Amino acid sequence: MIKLHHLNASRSIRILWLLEEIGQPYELIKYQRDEKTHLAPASLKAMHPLGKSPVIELDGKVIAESGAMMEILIKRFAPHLAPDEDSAEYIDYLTWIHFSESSAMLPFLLKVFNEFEIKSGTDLKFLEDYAGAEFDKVFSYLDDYLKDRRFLVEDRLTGADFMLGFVVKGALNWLKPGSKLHIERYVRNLENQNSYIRALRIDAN
Ligand SMILES: N[C@@H](CCC(=O)N[C@@H](CS)C(=O)NCC(=O)O)C(=O)O
Repeated sequence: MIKLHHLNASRSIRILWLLEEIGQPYELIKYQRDEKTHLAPASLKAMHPLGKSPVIELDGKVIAESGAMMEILIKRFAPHLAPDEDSAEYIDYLTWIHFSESSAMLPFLLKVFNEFEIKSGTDLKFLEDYAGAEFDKVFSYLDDYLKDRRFLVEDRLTGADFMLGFVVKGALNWLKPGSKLHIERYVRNLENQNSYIRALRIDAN
């Protein structure tokens, strides 16, 4: 049985959504962020030294890193959520999976951290300028890519969408409404997936 160690309001939603989509039995162990610091509880460290989420247990092995989980779980339980390994689309699929945790995540997190700094009274001008420029670059690129697409790869739901969903949904907080119409449409499409709706409900309760 797959065990998911899930922190509320976190990128662990990627894996919770995937598990809801594939209908594979799983055990959910929930953790709540600290209301003040927004950090994970120390109990997550018992699962993995980094104390972050998601973490899964599969066949007695502990796996941290959502991208690795996405690839492993899809390969093993839901191969229909990936393009054929010999196809050109497989390269796009892997690229978007890794884009979600690297190129897209860095400017997104810079924005999040900068907002924390501003709220706590320290206005970091360099960070805001840097985050702003990187954020615009990455999300303009993505908006352009999504111009004629409903999903990232093969015009259907794949693991790449589970990965990117968390980042783009959060990024909407800093995108001027109406300025990135293709991203907005893409997020609405993901939000209409039944398994995603179920995962959000589980996350919130
Ligand atoms: N690269 C890891 C990052 C995991 C990560 O940073 N998780 C965040 C949630 S979005 C977390 O647990 N933060 C709580 C903390 O650092 O205390 C992955 O993709 O799984």
